[in-house]
Amino acid sequence: MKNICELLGIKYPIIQGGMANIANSQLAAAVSNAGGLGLIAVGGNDSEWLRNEIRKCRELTSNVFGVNIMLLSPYASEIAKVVIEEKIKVVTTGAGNPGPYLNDWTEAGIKVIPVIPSVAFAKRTERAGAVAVIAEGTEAGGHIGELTTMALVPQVVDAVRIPVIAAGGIADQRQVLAAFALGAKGVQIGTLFLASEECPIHINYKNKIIEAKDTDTIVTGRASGAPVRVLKNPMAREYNQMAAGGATLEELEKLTLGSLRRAVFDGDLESGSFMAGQVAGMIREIKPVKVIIEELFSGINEYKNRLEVI
Ligand code: TUI
Repeated sequence: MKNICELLGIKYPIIQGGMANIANSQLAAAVSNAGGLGLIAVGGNDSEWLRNEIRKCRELTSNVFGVNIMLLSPYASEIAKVVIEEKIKVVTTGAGNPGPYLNDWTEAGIKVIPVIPSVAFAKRTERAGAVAVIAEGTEAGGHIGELTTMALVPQVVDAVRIPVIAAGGIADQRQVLAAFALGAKGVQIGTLFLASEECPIHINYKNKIIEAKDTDTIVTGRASGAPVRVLKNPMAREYNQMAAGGATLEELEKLTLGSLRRAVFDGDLESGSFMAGQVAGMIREIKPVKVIIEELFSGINEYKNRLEVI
């Protein structure tokens, strides 16, 4: 089996998390230039936005980068065509089933790596032609599944033959090593990149990450079937109070409409949704992407050799 670095043409076995409305060409190029796989996350944007970001990313890096497609997007099917036309090399998907697009993508030579929340879904996407899967635990930020990274990753590793990339709850060397100990061949990092110099979010968002403690994330939308992990704030509390009080889906959607954009672009501390993973509590500084990636891997094999179990 090829390792992830050979498979994707990167230096370090690290993939940037999707991060809708956040991961544009600037962040993607920074990650790819630093030796990881950067991704432009289309989120709810349209195909014109994506074409423009791909063009900018090509100006900013000559290294490989990919596109992350959020499958709940109303534009998903047109975006699916654009990645083929633009000769994108790697596509990751989230928040749904990439099945309808997988044949066309693999025929076009695109390496497809779906984010999966369960063993059954991992097996299904492997059969359909995925080259690897990202097993994302519920520690992650944004839209999440039920299982933890610790429980999910080894079960997926045992169930599929393609490489497994671990995601959710990874922000330092100990967690990278733990992911590899569970059988992962790479890691996906999201929250840690929010606190990077190149991440194009409002300074209030970065400061909220830096100031967060371990228990400062909360899951909204569990009852409505779309659980999303965010940093605690008045918006998140109001959402859960309304949901507990029996608010309809429509009322809840009205409350959250545009809330991620309010966090990302306006830094609106009251009514923004600041998506972040549980590792926010261990992030203390804003650093360049290159430093973040090098710190995750430098000397990691010596660190591994120092582990003493019995
Ligand atoms: O997709 C993510 N994280 C995201 S997407 C996003 S934008 C958004 N905002 C509000 C509500 C919904 C989306 C913010 N964060 N991570 C990957 C991920 N994929 N997590 C869970 C899943 C998933 C869930 C169910 C993947 C497949 C799936 O299967 C559905 C099916 O068809 O069986």
